Amino acid sequence: FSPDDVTVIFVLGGPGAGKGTQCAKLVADFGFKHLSAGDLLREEQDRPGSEFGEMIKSYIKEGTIVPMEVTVQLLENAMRHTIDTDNKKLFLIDGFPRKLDQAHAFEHSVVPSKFTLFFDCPEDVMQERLLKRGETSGRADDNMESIKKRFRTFVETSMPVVDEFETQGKVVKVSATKGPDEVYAETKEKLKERGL
Ligand code: UP5
Ligand code: MG
Repeated sequence: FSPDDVTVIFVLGGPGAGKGTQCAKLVADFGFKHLSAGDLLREEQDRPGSEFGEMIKSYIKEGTIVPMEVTVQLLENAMRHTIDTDNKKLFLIDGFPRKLDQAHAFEHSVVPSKFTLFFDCPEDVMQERLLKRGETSGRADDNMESIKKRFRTFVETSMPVVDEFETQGKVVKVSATKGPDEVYAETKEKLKERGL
């Protein structure tokens, strides 16, 4: 894809920071197409006949990062499908890239991102949100053991991506500790500053 034609904003933040919640609000106001890498992986995991199902399941449970070939391909397919069917070219890519190799591969072979929206949230707050959600979500990784592993992966593997984009001046940071509407007010403000 050409960056003149297709706009990609990455949405990052720890597990439970509120990426999905804020993306839903942004879709309503700005007309983005929201693509969650985690949702695409869970769909692929459940797709009958998928050769990757079992592999994805174990990575998600362990809170580790699925090999990038799989995730980049799912995202690229979803982007292509969106462009072909609803002619939308403004994408929020949620929960990706969470490892440097994915970031480099996507920016090089799919399209460079415009910037990354980063939701900054302390672990104790994220943990409380995830445990609460775990009471009803049915997500295989919303339990204490998986949550701890997800936090470790986020700090060790995903924060280096945010740090690298930061050195390129491509991070818009929002504090995600307050309630959804307050977080959204700050998000909207900062996106407008960036010309959206
Ligand atoms: N909530 C949200 N905002 C709130 C607020 N401001 N105040 C109070 N409560 C708030 O929110 C989480 C919960 O908190 C909800 O109950 C919500 O109501 C409440 P949500 O918006 O879902 O947060 P989000 O940041 O999207 O949390 P999520 O659990 O989706 O984050 P993860 O990053 O852990 O999950 P994801 O689906 O992106 O990835 C799952 C796994 O997939 C990864 O661990 C990894 O194994 C795999 N993966 C890859 O391998 N590669 C990838 O590229 C992507 C994922
Ligand atoms: Mg999410």
